[in-house]
Amino acid sequence: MATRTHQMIPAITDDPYADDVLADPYNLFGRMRAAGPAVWLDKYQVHAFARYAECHDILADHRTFISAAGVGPKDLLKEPNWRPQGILESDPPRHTVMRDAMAGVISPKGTRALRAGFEAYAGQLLPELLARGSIDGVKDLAEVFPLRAFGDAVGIPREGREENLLTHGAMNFSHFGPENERHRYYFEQGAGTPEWVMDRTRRENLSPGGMGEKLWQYVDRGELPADMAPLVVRALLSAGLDTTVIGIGNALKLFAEHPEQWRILRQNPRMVSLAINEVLRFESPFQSFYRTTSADTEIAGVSLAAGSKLALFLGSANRDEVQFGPDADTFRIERDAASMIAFGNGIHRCVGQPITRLEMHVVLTWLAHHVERIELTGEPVPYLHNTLKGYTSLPLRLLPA
Ligand code: OVM
Repeated sequence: MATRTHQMIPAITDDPYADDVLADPYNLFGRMRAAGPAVWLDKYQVHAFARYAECHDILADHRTFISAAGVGPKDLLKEPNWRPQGILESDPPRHTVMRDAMAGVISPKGTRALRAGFEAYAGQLLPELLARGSIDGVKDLAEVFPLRAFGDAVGIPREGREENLLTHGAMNFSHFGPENERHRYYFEQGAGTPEWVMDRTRRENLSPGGMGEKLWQYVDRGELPADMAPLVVRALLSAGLDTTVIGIGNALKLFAEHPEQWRILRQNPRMVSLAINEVLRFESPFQSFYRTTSADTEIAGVSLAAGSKLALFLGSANRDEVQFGPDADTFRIERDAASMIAFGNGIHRCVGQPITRLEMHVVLTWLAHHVERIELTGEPVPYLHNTLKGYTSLPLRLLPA
């Protein structure tokens, strides 16, 4: 059990993982940021950081704030993990080997090569959806696009993706938060999916030319130990789907709710890259991670004993007025949101971000050229999840340009 090392740290009695907070966390986030640079989460007996500066700086210092003890509340140096630890839950030098292989495969060149395939698929899927007019933005688009485009890019067979990958993601991302009811629910739903995913990481099950097979080639060249290859392919399949699905879904919801922002984008579709940053800043698909102190340390005047767990609320950091100005709670695609930390920061900063950006870019660019207006035809259904923030359903009407 962690101890509150400094009696002056303001205590927060709210539960950041309660249903109503997950659906709309920004009021609590604002109160956490206002309370001080660090707060004490009473319910979980853990230090938490909700301001931009501390989240940014803690992530930048991977020696003091380590990942090998897990990036959820559980200390994996003291308790066993539910799965073998991969790139996310490791520190250098183990992390570096896996990171280098992934960065090599997801290079600018490797990513450019994916564009044509993504565009071809968008050119097939999106006109059908536009012709239909009324769609579920999540079920019919945000889920469908990455499952096909990204799944093909990794090089796994098409069968079974839909049933396994999103339930696996919901389960896996749950354990970066507390072991609550919701965590148990997603673990039950996801039973069997880790085995399905691990089976797809085997070399003989990955198609030639795909990112998965390219990762295995690092083993041939002696640049990656063979036992790490399944783990890096697993990281693609764990981290790459839900996050992108939610990113696309959140973009559709925000543009439906802010038609004036859609108009601005339509007038200048080259702004798509800026708009992606703003979508990810404003509604960060991945909301929170933990780090663990490797030694006694101090941050923002708060002393932390070695082995302390720290909760970092990235979704709050991205709404910090000090970093993004007094209108940080306004969705405005013309702002400079490039410093947002939805992808994290430091050595663990999302290695797959060129791919997710490309997927979002291809979808939003097509829509900006062909869709005059995106209208909500019903209430968006929030996705209640410990660490992911998105929607499970988004009834939409697409009006052709
Ligand atoms: C994982 C994983 C790896 C990288 C990132 C991530 C953003 C998860 O293997 O579970 O979440």
